[in-house]
Amino acid sequence: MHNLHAQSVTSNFKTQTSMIPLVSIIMGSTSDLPVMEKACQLLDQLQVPFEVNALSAHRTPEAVEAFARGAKQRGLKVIIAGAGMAAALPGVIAASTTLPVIGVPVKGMLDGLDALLSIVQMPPGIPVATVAVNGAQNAAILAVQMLALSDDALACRLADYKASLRQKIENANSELTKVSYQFKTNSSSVL
Ligand code: RP5
Repeated sequence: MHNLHAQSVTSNFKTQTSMIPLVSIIMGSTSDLPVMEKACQLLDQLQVPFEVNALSAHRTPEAVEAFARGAKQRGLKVIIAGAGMAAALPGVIAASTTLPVIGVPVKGMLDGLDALLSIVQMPPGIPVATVAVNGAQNAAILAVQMLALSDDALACRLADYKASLRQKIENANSELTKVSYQFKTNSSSVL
């Protein structure tokens, strides 16, 4: 297994070897990292311990199955799996664990439609919660929402994060009042 230590993802990450990861981020190749690091950043921001590794359903099938079979016992709660092209990785992981698996279709060819359909079209009984193409940040937020059901402190941090999204739009509306056009009025917004 190619272990991408969090320290290598961005220089801002500190080494946290003593923590047990709650979320496992798996990607089909390190070429997926520019997309998947959005999930790393969000989990770091909300102080959720996570691990990051590269595994391939096609290139390392035995390792994928071993990872999925052992994931729950290792204390993991949610798996985020991102892959591109014929993206079997999230589904293959979901086939061998009862942990929730969130799939991230990574844009490669065909604008990511190939990966999206590969991940979302799971047979009955083996769900993969699929986010948008390149939607790694949403995958991490969804993972946090799951974890926050049984973690009040995390629920507070999540609520703060959601409030910051509202603040962002309120600030945007404030900025937009400064944009002037001859026929533009500054009537109040819906917020
Ligand atoms: C997929 O094939 C990976 O998830 C990646 O998106 C794509 C290309 O992989 P590389 O050839 O860049 O390793 O399995």
